[in-house]
Formats: sequence, structure tokens, C-alpha cells
Amino acid sequence: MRSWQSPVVPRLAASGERPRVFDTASRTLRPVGDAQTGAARMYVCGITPYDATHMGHAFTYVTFDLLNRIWRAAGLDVRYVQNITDVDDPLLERATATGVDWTELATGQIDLFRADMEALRVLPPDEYIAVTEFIDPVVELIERLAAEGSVYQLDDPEYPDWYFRCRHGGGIGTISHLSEDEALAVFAERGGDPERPGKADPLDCLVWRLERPGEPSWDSTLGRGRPGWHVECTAISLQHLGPRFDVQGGGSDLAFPHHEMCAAQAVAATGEPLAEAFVHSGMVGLDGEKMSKSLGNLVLVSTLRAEGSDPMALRLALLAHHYRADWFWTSADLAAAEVRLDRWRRAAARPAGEAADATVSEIGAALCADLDAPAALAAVDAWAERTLNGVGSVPGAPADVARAVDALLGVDLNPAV
Ligand code: 5CA
Ligand code: ZN
Repeated sequence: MRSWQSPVVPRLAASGERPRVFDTASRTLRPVGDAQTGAARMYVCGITPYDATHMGHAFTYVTFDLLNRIWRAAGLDVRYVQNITDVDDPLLERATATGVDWTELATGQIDLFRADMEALRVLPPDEYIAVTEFIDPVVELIERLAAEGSVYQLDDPEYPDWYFRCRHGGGIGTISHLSEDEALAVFAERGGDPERPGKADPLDCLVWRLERPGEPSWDSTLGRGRPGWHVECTAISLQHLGPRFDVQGGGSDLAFPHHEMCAAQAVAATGEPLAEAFVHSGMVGLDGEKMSKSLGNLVLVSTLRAEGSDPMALRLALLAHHYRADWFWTSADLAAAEVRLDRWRRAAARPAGEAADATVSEIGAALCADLDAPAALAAVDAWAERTLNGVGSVPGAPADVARAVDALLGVDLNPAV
């Protein structure tokens, strides 16, 4: 699938410093990116396109955009892959409820997402893959899992769907640290079917759903049907990045079951771990609840843009929160970001100001220390404050800080057009 247009990233002198990020699985800060090969491979779970980009989605993609940018600044060659879950229960339910064709619903929402990502200056993935264009490789992966005895057909005369044995290739809690009881509760909330009769284990996950009347389906050796959710990300990431890639990313709602199931499937199929680190952004909420399509309490990037918000202010509002924090969106976030953007732009427009080097290093160091965007923002705030107060008279320094702010934080300080 076509991704979106990349912003131009100003080149900085390669810092060589590898970032450290928090790995949910080992609960440690780990350096990520391969210092030996100079490569960094990242997979970030993409949208299920049935409601346009909300600020929670934007927070997650801006988070991994920071990692992408700091890797590039370190001189690493980044390979970035993202999926689109363009066939799944919630999308089909929404299409039915609103009387819209499911493919039209998905296409419209993907277009909106692309436009939002472009406006927010998020670097596009190198491969942007919808599951509907990846059915054959998904089936091949399930066949491989079948050969290992890791999937089975349900004992159900009407719909003998295919399930993955969730304990093959891992144990429950390996990434999420949930107990069995917690896992059961969360599984039911996040698309799982622990109560379905005939399963070998309540936590086994669906990998191939046989055709139901009126649902999209594809011919395959498993019977005519469609993929279950988790196996799409396992198939896409393994094919385009190979096992043991550097970072598997997404919001913290994906740690279980999604990333655990993907990780277990990868081990069961290849004998190797899926990824070196599993990195999760916090959840953005609204009015005391998680912002989610199913709850309908959404603040959409496209709405705020249509109301005239500068996308760079939206980006700064997101960056003001550390990626691992859960937080609630309020209009005060945007108001504070607008004030900050205005100050930064005024400072950046000066012909001379305080020397740039220390501030540029502080931004890089903050991002390398578990993507500490708030600390990076504080460094730029302090520089802007001093420059606006006439401290320093180094010609070109404001332009140098602006280049670093653009390259590392993705914030364009040219006046809004
Ligand atoms: N298609 C699957 C992943 S394979 C999915 O979770 N789609 S999604 O549209 O629901 O979410 C897209 C991304 O945004 C995921 O990484 C998810 O973890 C993240 N996300 C969803 N809601 C929020 C939220 N309220 N705050 C932060 N991130 C969120
Ligand atoms: Zn995924």
C-alpha cells in the first residue's frame, strides 16, 4: 500500500549515540539498534481503519517517530514497517452499522490517516502493508505453524476455525507480566474469545476464521476464510524484517494479547524471538476514559486541523508528555503548545542568538535517554528564553537550533503557511 510523503529531514552530524528505550518484556532500559551492522529494524502496529486518527493514535506514532529520528541521527540505517488491519471484526461491524461498504470505509480512513501523519511530519514506513494484500503469506505462516503442531482446527461442526496454541513459543505474561487471571479478563476485552467451546486453552487465539455469510473471505488451503488479528503482524514483520528485529512497537493496550501472541507465533514458527525489545506508548484518554473508537470519546487530529490548529502545535502538545505516561487530553494541552511554538518560532527567526551546540546535544541526549521528549522541550525552552532575552549573539545559531528541532523532534519552526 502507498504510505505517505516524507518530510525532508535536515542532516545533522552523526552523533553515534544509540538510544535506550524501555523494553516491556525485560522491564529494563535497553540500547536499541544494531551497532555492528549499523541497521535498525522497527515494526509499529498500524491502525484498524474505522475511525480517523485520534490523538491517542497520534501520540503512539509520534513516539516511534522520535525513535526513528534519533536512530537516523545516530547514523543508523532504519528499516520501518507498519501494517493496516483492514479486515477485522470491529471494522466490519462499523461498516454494517453505518451501511457503508467495508472497503470504502477502510480506504477513506486510511486516506485521512495518511494526511494526518503527513501534517504531523511523521516519517512514513518503508513498507506499509494492509492485511488484505498479504493473505497468501499469512496462510503460509499458518501452514508453517500447523507443521509444527502449533495450530489446530476447532472441534466445531459448523465453523472449525483455526487457533494458535498460545503456550507454544512462550508463556502467558512474558511481555505483559499479567497473571493468568488478569490475562483471561484482558483477552476477553481485547478481541479474544476465552469462552468459546472446543478450544484447547481459553487463551488460544484465532488465526483463520472460516467464511461466515456476508463476510469477506479468501480461498486458501485452510478453507475459505479470513485471517485472525495477531497473525497478520507476525507474518508481515517476519517477512519484511526477519526475526529478532530491533523494536516491536505500539500502544500499551497491545502488550497483551497482541504482542505476546505475535511473539509466541514467531518463536513457534522460526525458533527465534520476534524482536529484541517490545516498546509501548502510554494511553491517551479523554474525560477520565481511554480514548477509543469503541467508546467514541475521540479527539481527532483531522477535526483539530479543520478548526485551524497548527499541526506543529498538535505535535508539540503530544511531545510535552513522556511516551510511557498515560494522560488525558485537554484543550489546555493545545493552548500551552501554541504558546511554546510561538516562542520557539520567534527565537528561531532571529539572525543571531545563544550558541546552538549545547542545546542540540541536550535534545539528542534527552531522546537517547528513553525518548525523554519533555526534557528535550525544556532544553529548547531554555535556549529560546535566553535568545529572546538577547543572551548570546552567535550569527546563525537560531537556524542551527531550528534544524535540530526539525530533524530530531519533527517540529518545523518556519512560520506556518
Ligand atoms: N490494528 C491494530 C494493531 S495491529 C490496532 O490496535 N489498531 S488501532 O487503530 O486500534 O490502534 C492503532 C495504534 O494506536 C496502536 O498502536 C494502538 O496501541 C494505538 N492506540 C490506540 N488507542 C490509543 C490511545 N488511546 N492512546 C495511545 N495509543 C493508542
Ligand atoms: Zn499489530
